[in-house]
Amino acid sequence: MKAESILEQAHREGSGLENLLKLRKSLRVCDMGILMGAPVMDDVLPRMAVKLQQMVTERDKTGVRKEHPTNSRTTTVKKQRTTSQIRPVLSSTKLIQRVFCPSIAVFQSEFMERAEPVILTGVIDRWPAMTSRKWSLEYLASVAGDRTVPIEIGSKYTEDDWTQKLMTLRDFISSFVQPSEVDEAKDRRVGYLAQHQLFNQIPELQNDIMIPDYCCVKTSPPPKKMTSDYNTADTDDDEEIDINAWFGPAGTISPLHHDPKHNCLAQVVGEKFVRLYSEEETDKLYPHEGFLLNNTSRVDVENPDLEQFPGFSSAKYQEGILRAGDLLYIPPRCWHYVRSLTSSFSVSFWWQ
Ligand SMILES: O=C(O)CCC(=O)C(=O)O
Repeated sequence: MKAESILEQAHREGSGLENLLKLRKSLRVCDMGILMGAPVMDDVLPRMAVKLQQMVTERDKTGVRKEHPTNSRTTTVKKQRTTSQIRPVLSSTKLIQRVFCPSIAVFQSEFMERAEPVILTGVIDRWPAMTSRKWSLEYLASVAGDRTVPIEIGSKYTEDDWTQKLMTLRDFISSFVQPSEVDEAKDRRVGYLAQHQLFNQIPELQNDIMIPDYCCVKTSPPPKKMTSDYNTADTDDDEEIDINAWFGPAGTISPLHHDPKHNCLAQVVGEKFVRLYSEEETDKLYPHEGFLLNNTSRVDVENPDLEQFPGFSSAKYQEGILRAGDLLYIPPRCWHYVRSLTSSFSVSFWWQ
């Protein structure tokens, strides 16, 4: 109701700056409803938000935004560039195997049933996000620049000063993904749009990707004991595929952790370094104690404190670089550590 009433006020303002500001305000209210509330009125908010974003983009094209001084920094999104980051040196004996587009039957018997990670190639390369509607920063800003999204701020979620903020996607891009030289010189903190169900919020972007067929394959359920450590909220609905977006600059880190579901992690833009440890190595990975972080290791994978965590040095692992077009299968309860080497957009599909 609030979004609707602000939209009516926008219509009364004609087509100038006030109108644009009201449209943006109405859009923000929609997003707050989507992010904070349950779906209402036949899930009207995502549809209304798409329309509002189109209206705002239309106004921007007609030049109204130039009248808005606080937005002058964000009117144009600069060309995407790759930040150089320390590239890990990978051992050729530990590389995650790469397989070109296996059949469903092979995927099920060789990888799912054996809990064997694999990088699948030739699976997602024809997604519109990688071809006709390539997910450049310009494209993302034009489709969803005014949408409010949650951003994790801080190098990793295990750090004390880690926090979350709501901001528009355009502000996230200009401040964190592609900061100006002035911002960069300030040594800003890392921002990460991480594990967010962006595609429920912005259905337009969902049209640019496809659920890989592999994500519909089932295995026999694990023994009860193995799932009992997880929050039941994650495990009740075994039919659903959770699709999450992971979008950020070079240098985002997802600390070593594991999840209860099968996961296909699609690398749409940029590159990521991934290190994987099987469930059997858990004792050497020193998980946090307590309920909230017991799926997360206390070890800093790329800079381990071996006096505190001596067993870590003998933990067996596999690793690899995910490149745009790769699809990484991570079995349930397989430990994974992920660091982006360039600005990057990945999409994860979790299923039971
Ligand atoms: O890409 C990342 O930063 C982490 C992805 C991840 O942890 C997942 O898909 O479960």
